[in-house]
Amino acid sequence: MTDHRIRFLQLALRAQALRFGEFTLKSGRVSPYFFNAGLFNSGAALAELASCYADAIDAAGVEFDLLFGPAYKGIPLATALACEYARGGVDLPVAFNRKEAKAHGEGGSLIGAPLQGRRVLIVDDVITAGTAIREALAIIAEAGGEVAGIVIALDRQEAVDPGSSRRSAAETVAAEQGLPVIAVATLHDLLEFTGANDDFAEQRERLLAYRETYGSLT
Ligand code: OMP
Repeated sequence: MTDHRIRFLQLALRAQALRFGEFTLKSGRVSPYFFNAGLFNSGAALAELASCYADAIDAAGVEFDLLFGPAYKGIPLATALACEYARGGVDLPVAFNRKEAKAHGEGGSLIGAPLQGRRVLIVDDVITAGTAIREALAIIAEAGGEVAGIVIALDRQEAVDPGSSRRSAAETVAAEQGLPVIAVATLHDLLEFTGANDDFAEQRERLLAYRETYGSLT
């Protein structure tokens, strides 16, 4: 496993952003693990997380010129990543949306750098069924941006429709849109990580059973 994957999983466990137990997802599926990016709630944790994102993006070799963080969880992620790039000497524009459109003041639902004509990298937390990512794609298209790719911390690698094709949501979005979907780590990486540590033997069994039911086969 590449270094950024291990660093990310260790950080996520330390911050308790990655937890094992029983969690009901947006999809109604009951999962033995949950990733809550809101628990990267200090400057040091966000800075370390941003450096994991930057390494994953680097490894994927995607070209872009603006970072977009979808409300709400993507906002601190895109911002921290922009700061990480600035530390490396690359000053990138950053933008995000608000969920409630505002009719007064500056108005609209977009904040930050203009998206028009820019190659936009969407920075979000997690992909399960791809609903959140599709919303972000629509917002960017409406604002005249061109989506260059999507980066997420965790790809849960779940099948959109476990009854039929069992293609993952990330792969479905990538194929439909012709876009790279880059994950810092995937369920596959989490299984490898937990497999290398006996302390996680029980949790790993539950992850495997969950993947059997809902996981993608690709
Ligand atoms: P999709 O829109 O189905 O891709 O799921 C992404 C959203 O699911 C996230 O923005 C969260 O609201 C939520 N979520 C997590 O935050 N962490 C998880 O581990 C799983 C989910 C989820 O509900 O699937």
